[in-house]
Amino acid sequence: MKALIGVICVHLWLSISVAAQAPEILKVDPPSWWTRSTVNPVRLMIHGRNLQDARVEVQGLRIINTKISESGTYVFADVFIAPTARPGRRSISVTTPRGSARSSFEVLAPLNRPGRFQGFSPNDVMYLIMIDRFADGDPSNNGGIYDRKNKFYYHGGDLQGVIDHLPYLKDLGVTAIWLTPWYDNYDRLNQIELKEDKPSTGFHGYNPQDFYTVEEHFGTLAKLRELVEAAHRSGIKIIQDQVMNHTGPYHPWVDDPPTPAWFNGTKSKHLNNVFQTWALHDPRAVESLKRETMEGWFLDFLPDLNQHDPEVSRYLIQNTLWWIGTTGLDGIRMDTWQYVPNSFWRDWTSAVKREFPNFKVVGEVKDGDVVHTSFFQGGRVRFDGVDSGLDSLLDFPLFYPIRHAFAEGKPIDEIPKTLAKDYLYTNPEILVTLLGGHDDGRFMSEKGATIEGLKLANAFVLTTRGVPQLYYGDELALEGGDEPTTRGDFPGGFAGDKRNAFSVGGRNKDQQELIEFIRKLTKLRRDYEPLRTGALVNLYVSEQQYAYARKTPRNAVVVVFNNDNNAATIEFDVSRVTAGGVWQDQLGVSRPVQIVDGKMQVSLPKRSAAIFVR
Ligand SMILES: [Ca+2]
Ligand SMILES: [Ca+2]
Ligand SMILES: [Ca+2]
Repeated sequence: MKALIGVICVHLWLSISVAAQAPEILKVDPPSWWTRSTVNPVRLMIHGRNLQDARVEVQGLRIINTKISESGTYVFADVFIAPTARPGRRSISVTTPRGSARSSFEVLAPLNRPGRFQGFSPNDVMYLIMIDRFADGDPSNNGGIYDRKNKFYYHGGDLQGVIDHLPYLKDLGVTAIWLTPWYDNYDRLNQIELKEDKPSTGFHGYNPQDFYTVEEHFGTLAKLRELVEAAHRSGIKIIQDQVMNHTGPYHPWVDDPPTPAWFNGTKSKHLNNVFQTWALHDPRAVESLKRETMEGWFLDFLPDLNQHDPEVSRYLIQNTLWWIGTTGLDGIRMDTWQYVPNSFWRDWTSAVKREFPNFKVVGEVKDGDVVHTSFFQGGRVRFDGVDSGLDSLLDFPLFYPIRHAFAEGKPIDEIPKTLAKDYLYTNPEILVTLLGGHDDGRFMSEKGATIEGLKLANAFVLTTRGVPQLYYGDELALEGGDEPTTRGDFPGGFAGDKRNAFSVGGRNKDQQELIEFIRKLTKLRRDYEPLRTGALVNLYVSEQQYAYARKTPRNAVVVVFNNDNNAATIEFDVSRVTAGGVWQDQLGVSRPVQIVDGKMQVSLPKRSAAIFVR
């Protein structure tokens, strides 16, 4: 009996050890690619176990340059996709002397270009949606760490919820939706980043644990494709929010990096990010002065990807192209732009433009100083010898004056004084202008904010130069003074909501007037080309009054603000803009104005704006 148990034990031990040594495939990145791409071969990163000495084969496709990580958990292999390769799923196999494992890789037909990969321009009105907080279109995905009463948990919003409300957005005049990241975030409580001393979740999407999968609370890749198609049919573009600076704290790479230098530092030994961002554009700063800012772990817990590692760079570039190429989306908003080396961005933007020439990217450089933000816009080689190729930036230098003037009632002249620095940008016309976003308290929670002020801010953003961006819920004058409350649920987007503000009956009088006002502004922007593409000409500036024109060679629109708490009459020279005529205010505030001797005299009630067209 004893001997028999011994035999069974040896047998068991043998089968366990053989099983432990056989190769296994856990994941293949990217899972698919399309024919006739500018990227060929495509580099596969196969994640698995026991991959030492592996030979990789993909059915019917040629493989070269196989590289295996020392740990035997990653294989990099280049796969050629012939232009004539038939679309379809291919078997991929990894063989070692100890066995073999299979997975699959899909060859896709390239998506038709017309109506896809469109980029964005001042012809667009962008609308920022935090997916989890907009609308719950599919309660079946509300599992896991879901609790609407906890402001740091998932609330149920999803891609189906966005699809369901495309008509609402179209009616508002929106032509492009920027969605917060849809990457798969960790499926557990975040014990590393405590919020109000308690664990939080990745509902916001900025802590990816998998760059190739859609978050299960939001939907699937098929649902994302459906959203892009449905939006395009409604004349609405889709802007993806991407993160290339860091991963989430629970990404499997953190404990098992694919290359030794995949991250800057390790979980136990890394620099803490210090926000010494001014050093990034200091021509005199030595590299070590920039290192903590560039290579530190954001907030000390977000693992910092090392884009100087050629495998990291290749992985990230392919990842970006894959989301665009497989879904047909139109633009990218790039998170934490300034913490990633410009040399990487140069390679990344050129790869994006090579494959999708009309595509556009807006970078987040959160800083109120034009001297700082303008450094990061592409279109010219900087002292570091690099042109980053970045099209656009979120216009934070203009965001703060908008808040100061229109929410707090401070002097409006801070706005034209900021615009006067536009010459520092290579292209100020493509900057994305905003009065609200998901990282700042809402406009209506600023000290002194009123509906009148919010209307003025909307009138400004929708008539000045740039690409206007609205923030979900600001059209309802929602409040929320800090990060969690600025990300509140859209009323009516969720089962059991007391009122549904997606429809007229669920709005109060102020909300309905505000929505109608914004709709009027987006329509004016659509109807009058100068408001989209015209040169911005500053005509008159005083402490609380500001007048400007948007002028094309054929036409002009004149916009006048009185931000004062008293009525005001101002007179200014418009001879550079128009020869004369009678001008009508489209907002119904001012009487028609006759131009006399090249001068326009305008009387406005307190805290109001007029938009004059001829
Ligand atoms: Ca849901
Ligand atoms: Ca997840
Ligand atoms: Ca970094």
